[in-house]
Amino acid sequence: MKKLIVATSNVGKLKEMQEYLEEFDLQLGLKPSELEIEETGMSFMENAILKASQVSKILNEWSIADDSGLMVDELNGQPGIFSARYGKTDFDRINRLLGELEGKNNRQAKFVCAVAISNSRGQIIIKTEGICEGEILTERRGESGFGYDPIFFVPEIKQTFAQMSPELKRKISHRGKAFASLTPLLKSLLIR
Ligand code: ITT
Repeated sequence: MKKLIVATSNVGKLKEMQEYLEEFDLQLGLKPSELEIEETGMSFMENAILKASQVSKILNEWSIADDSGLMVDELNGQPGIFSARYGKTDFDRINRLLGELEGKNNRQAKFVCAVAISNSRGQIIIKTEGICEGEILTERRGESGFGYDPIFFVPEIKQTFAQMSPELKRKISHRGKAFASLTPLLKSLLIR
């Protein structure tokens, strides 16, 4: 494998994924924007596998996909795999979530990230998952990042994802943990 397609349409995710993959001697390619894979899976991992394998089969290239989202305790784990479909824009999605949690004391939540790498025939070669625990604030805090970052507060750091430097978020986030498990596997695959 020399070339790897980063199979996402989410610009925030794409940036973070490219940064995790920087250390590898790989030519990273972008998924054509018109190529959208329907997320019919019932879990983050099922959807990550679906996106990676479909994109690989269609383009005949290795690819990496990420499926992620926010599971909120008070909402029985919602929006979960529906996090991207929770509203039209990041602004709407955050407003909807804040509305659902208005007046609620239990603000516990976790971000989950599943990552899958597929070979050019659509076979899954690597899959990993990462979780980051936190709390949903009552209002936005911070300007960095993307998606739900401004309302996701990590108590140990005393900051939201949107207040953290990109380096710190990369280290402690759900995606950071998924890539921490993925990196050694990808290394050994590339030296084989
Ligand atoms: P692709 O499927 O094309 O990768 P997507 O945005 O549809 O892009 P998902 O289905 O995995 O991706 O949905 C993830 C949702 O969770 C989406 O709304 C993201 O903005 C949000 N999300 C995921 N990781 C996040 C992070 O690190 N910070 C903030 N929001 C995040």
